[in-house]
Amino acid sequence: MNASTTHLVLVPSFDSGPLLERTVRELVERWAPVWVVVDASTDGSEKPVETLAQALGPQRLRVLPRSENGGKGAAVLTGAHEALAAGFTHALVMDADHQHPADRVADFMAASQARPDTLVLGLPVFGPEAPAIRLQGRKLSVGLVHLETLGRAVGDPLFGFRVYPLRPLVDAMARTRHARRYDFDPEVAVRMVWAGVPTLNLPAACRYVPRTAGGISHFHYFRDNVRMVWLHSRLLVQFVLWRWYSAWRHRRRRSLSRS
Ligand SMILES: Nc1nc2c(ncn2[C@@H]2O[C@H](COP(=O)(O)OP(=O)(O)O)[C@@H](O)[C@H]2O)c(=O)[nH]1
Ligand SMILES: [Mg+2]
Repeated sequence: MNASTTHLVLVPSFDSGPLLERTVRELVERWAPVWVVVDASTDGSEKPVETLAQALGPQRLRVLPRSENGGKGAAVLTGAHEALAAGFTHALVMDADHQHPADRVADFMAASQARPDTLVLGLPVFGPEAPAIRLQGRKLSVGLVHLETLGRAVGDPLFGFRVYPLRPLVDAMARTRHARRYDFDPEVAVRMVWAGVPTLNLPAACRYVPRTAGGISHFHYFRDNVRMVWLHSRLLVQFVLWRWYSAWRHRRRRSLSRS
């Protein structure tokens, strides 16, 4: 098990069911510390994790409760502020529902430790079980983000397995009152690229756990797709009005550094 005083694992959770405990147990075997932000869950899924945290101690596992549900982005922000206050500089954020690969944590952390200014992004490798409708919907988001950032700095804007440098993350979130729910993953990635944060895309498996095995999603097809349309409308307007210049400048810097 690796332990760090700069890099922690941050897991936002809302009503994740038994998969939360399973996810956390895999994580604590591999990394310390692991922090779980419980976003006012109502299903009691945090209870076994709290018991485990008492057994392991705060150096290995902490549970941070939020009194009101604010969404994935809001929960990550709560954890990010707390982590900065405790002296951490980076957080690997991953989902609570066993979709993301705990066995890639050490590699992603090592990549971030080697380039601390960089946003290390997971590039999802889907299995045959991934629902076609989610894969199709993804293509549109990927295309729009490539346009908004003038390139492929963000390989997949929806995959939440990432190591964030915390200060630029908090700064990006301070620039918008959005990005608190499912709009978090694409919006912060675009804003961090606009701010000149370098990116690195590394492959990582993304599982879809069947419902019969406890698989759970709070993605609401209509509500959250409307949120995505609104997100890209906002980003595209900003891009056309003024962000195109910083996107172009950072793209130029990236291509110069490659040549
Ligand atoms: N904190 C918080 N996390 C949420 C909320 N909704 C979803 N999440 C977390 O965000 C991650 C992805 O959510 P999920 O519903 O699995 O979305 P999907 O994987 O895109 O279907 C999981 O770790 C959830 O626990 C919420 O309201 N608050
Ligand atoms: Mg999920």
